[in-house]
Amino acid sequence: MIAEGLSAALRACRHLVVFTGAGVSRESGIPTFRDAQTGLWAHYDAEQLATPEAFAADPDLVWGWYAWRQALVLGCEPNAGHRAIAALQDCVPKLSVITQNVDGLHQRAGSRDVIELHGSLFQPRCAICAHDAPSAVLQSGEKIPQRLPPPRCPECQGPIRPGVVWFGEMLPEIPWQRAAEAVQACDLLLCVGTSALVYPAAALPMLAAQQGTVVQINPEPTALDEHATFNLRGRAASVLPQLLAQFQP
Ligand code: BJW
Ligand code: ZN
Repeated sequence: MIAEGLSAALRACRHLVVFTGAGVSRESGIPTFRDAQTGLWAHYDAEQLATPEAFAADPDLVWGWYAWRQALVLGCEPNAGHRAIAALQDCVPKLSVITQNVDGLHQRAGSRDVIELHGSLFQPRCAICAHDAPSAVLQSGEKIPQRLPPPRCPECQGPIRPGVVWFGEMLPEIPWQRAAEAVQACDLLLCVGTSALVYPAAALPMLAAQQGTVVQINPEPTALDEHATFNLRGRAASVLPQLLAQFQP
């Protein structure tokens, strides 16, 4: 049940920002970042693996983890939440999709011009000279050993690394600028499936809350709860289609 005030705010919205985290892909079968890891990776902590220090200390282990995640994502499909976000493009004068996710599922659902704050699993590059290495993307269904040596760069022989943003690294400048501008210009921000713990990305919904309406969709409480205008406790794939329905006459 969508509150009357929220329904009216959605219909009046001129520039909508949808800001997403790992929860939006949970119902596609992709574990969230802070979910316990599964299978071979059950004894590893994602926060420890997603660092430049871990890659420097044990590149085969870290590359093996990312290769496993590439294969996992290639075997998953966008869900009703991703599809509802893509459909919102046709409902509001301007929509900006900003994601912390690296799985590419918004784009596969049909969202255009997605701002990726933490990079992508599918844009590996050389750790030394930054040369793009798309050939390091796996094929769906490939069997991945836990330890896998990273491919070498054709330009400088350096190790290829995942094209994601690790802890302690700066966010890519252009996506960050675009995201900050969109948030400053928007009148409503939907914050979907993020624990809102990781900065600087988590500052964006906080900033939006100081100037306009923030609607949070999450089955669990988060750091944003006390700042959001509306907290919708539920799963993205159920709640987002209900929000989309508010635009239908
Ligand atoms: C559902 C659902 C359903 C479930 N429907 N919802 C102390 C204070 C402040 C900052 C720092 C600090 N110490 C260190 C820092 C900096 C650090 C940071 O923020 N750390 C925090 C942990 C405290 N940040 C950085 O290092 C950033 N860089 C930076 O600050 O540069 C400046 C600098 C440079 C040099 C030195 C120091 C500073 C970079 C951050 C990069 C984050 N990268 C990762 C990994 C990407 C690659 C990969 O995937 O491997 O990005 S970390 C990880 O967290 C990933 C995610 O994008 C990000 C956010 O996670 P997200 O999406 O919120 O997922 P979860 O799992 O946390 O939450 C899922 C949510 O979904 C939950 O709420 C569920 O309830 C919900 N959910 N099912 C809807 N069906
Ligand atoms: Zn190189």
